[in-house]
Amino acid sequence: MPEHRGGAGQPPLRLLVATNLVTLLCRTVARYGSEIDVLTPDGAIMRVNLRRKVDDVVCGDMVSVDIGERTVLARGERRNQLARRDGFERRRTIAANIDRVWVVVAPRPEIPHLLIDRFLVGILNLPAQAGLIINKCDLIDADNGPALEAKLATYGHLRIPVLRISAHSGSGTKELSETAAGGSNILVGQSGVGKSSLIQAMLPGEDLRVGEIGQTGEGRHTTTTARWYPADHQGAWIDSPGVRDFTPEITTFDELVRGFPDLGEISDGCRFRNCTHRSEPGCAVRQAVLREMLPEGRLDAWLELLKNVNTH
Ligand SMILES: Nc1nc2c(ncn2[C@@H]2O[C@H](COP(=O)(O)OP(=O)(O)OP(=O)(O)O)[C@@H](O)[C@H]2O)c(=O)[nH]1
Ligand SMILES: [Mg+2]
Ligand SMILES: [Zn+2]
Repeated sequence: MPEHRGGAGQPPLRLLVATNLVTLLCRTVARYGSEIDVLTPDGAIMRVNLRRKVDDVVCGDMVSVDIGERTVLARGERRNQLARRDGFERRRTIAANIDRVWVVVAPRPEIPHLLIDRFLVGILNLPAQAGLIINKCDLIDADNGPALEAKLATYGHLRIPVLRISAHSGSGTKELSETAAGGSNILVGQSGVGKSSLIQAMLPGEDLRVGEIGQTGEGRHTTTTARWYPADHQGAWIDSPGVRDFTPEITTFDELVRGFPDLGEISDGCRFRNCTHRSEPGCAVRQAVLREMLPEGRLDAWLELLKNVNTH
């Protein structure tokens, strides 16, 4: 390549700076206010600034970064995004570009009513693959075991992986790494169920903060921001802060249907198309519950979430 020199009276350095805008396509690892940590293509973590015109950036987003200025120039298009409504009806985007969402539960803390069903509706509408992890299997005993198994049976007929794991003993972690291989996997759930502990078990080279559990069995919200951890074969684990509840961002009947594939299959037998399974005559879904072919909990969850969508 011919060497460029500055023209008469022009300092060569200026030309060098002007042509030397180095931009790199990076993965957003985590967001901290108006700054983000990015993963550069050669595997380094770098803290860079967001500007107001490119402000909508979350964990998992691809961004082009001006390395000299350490600022984000643009954000890549998102494949999908996991968002929830907060207590003030504001949208909170948790992470983007997700292949699988694992809902993590444990014998302690207790699983809140409908939390799993609500997550499933959100996940299936991303769309992304869904999975259920029962962590802390080392704590299952004759006291808490039957209730937990009954709860899990509610989801046994959905064609999603249900994995029993102990981040502490390592039992079940091999199956998790096989099922999760090659994609981006986010762990979601209540505080204290062991999301960070599981990622630590999957990635021993990383150093994640793990929290204590209070007397009540509740976590202490140790993880405060979602974080992307690269894994083998282009895969990734995403840790996320614990939530008390999850409200999926759905408004239409079709979205609700997508969130309940098990009811959808049965509802082909309902007398009315678009049957809401509330009280219509000839409802195959309510029949299936009576015949114990569909767990009652799934119909309860459907009816609860139906209140939030427009059925006209
Ligand atoms: N007995 C047992 N305890 C576990 C297991 N996994 C995690 N824990 C404990 O559960 C507590 C909470 O673990 P974390 O990994 O911080 O939980 P988290 O889901 O990341 O919580 P937040 O970051 O607050 O959302 C810690 O005291 C862990 O040691 C497990 O498999 N068995
Ligand atoms: Mg955590
Ligand atoms: Zn019906």
